[in-house]
Amino acid sequence: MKYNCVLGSLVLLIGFSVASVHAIELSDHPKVQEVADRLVADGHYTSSELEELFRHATVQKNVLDAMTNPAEYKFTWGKYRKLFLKSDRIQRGVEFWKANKETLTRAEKDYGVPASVIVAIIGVESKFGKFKGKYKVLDSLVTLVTGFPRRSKFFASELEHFLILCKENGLDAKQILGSYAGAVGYPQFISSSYRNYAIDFNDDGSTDLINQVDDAIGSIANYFIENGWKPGEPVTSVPVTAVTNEVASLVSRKRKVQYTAADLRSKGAIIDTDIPEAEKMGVLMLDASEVVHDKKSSDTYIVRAGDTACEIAERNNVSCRKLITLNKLGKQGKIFRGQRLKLPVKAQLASQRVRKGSKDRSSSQNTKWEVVRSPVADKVSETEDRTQPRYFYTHHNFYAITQYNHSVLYAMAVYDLSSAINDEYQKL
Ligand SMILES: [Ca+2]
Repeated sequence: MKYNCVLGSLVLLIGFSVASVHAIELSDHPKVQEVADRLVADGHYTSSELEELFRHATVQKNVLDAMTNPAEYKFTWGKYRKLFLKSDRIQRGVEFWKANKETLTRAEKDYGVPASVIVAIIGVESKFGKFKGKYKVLDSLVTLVTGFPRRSKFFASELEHFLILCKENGLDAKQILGSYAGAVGYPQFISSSYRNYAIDFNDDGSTDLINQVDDAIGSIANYFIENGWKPGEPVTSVPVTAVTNEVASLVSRKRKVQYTAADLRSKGAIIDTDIPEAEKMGVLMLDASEVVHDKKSSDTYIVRAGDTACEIAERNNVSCRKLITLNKLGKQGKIFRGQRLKLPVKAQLASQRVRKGSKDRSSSQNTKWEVVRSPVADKVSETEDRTQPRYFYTHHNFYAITQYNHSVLYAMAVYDLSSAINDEYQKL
């Protein structure tokens, strides 16, 4: 749905450098020119309309700064979660649900997507409409097409969708505000999602995600169903703080269910008895970035926030190439937070020497993982200490949430928030 971006309120927390602003000339930017040419060829705009429009477009350095520091990479899971699971956001969620009860009930009935999940998405994306974005979408998209080469093709497509969207809905492309990645409205839909999945849920003849909360609610439900949400099915198990070694070795952030419940049970996983043997599930661990493992586990390194493969290699006295080859990381050396990286034996010894004398927070933990149910329910607390790893058995619907934003942290934050809001709402 969105390109790995986060809501406006979060953007504010990250902070920006001073914007450098200059208008663009189409002839200086071939990728933008290509978009313009297609729009003219397809009859959406005339050349003069687009020339006039792009005279108002400016490149914004702060968009690029925000893009390279998304919260999903910047924060540990513990910090990320606290941003969203604040009591005021839960309370606002309850208020939002009460205020839009009829529409949410209708969306849940028509689409089978729980009201609590829709409320949580709107809460995470725009704080219930309070922060819909402060960047001019035209500027953001032009900036990303011209200044973010890795994804310029994607953003060129979004720029094209955006300009068609404006034309189709009579919107002024120069004025529409959104996130730094060009996402707009209560649900922060990017333009392609807006065009493909937004619906006119209040049946007034316009599909308006910026001003009509009913349309936003129906559109989120439609988006989820179109992207694989299975009504009535679970999202994740309750977390456990430890699992068997065999189960721990299956931890993955791949966005798919990889094992059957029967596979996992045979490796020692305790999964609710009402989950059928053939159910496909995944195993996810969070909070790893805040856990220091004991020495006997030092044949692996758990990737922390901000790490790069080469920095880890350097710290462990291994060549970058060797670490990448050993862990089959591909040419880019791509890693993700919480990933277990193998270290060569020599590096383990060096690493242990370096660690000697440093405080080992895990010294009280057993070396061997044991199957232990979390002693407390997963209650929401802003001050909760989450230094323990938490393991989740994830279902298909968990990965349906990652269709909205590819981060598993995002999906877990949405699900946690939906559960917290639901708990409070049901008390009314
Ligand atoms: Ca409408």
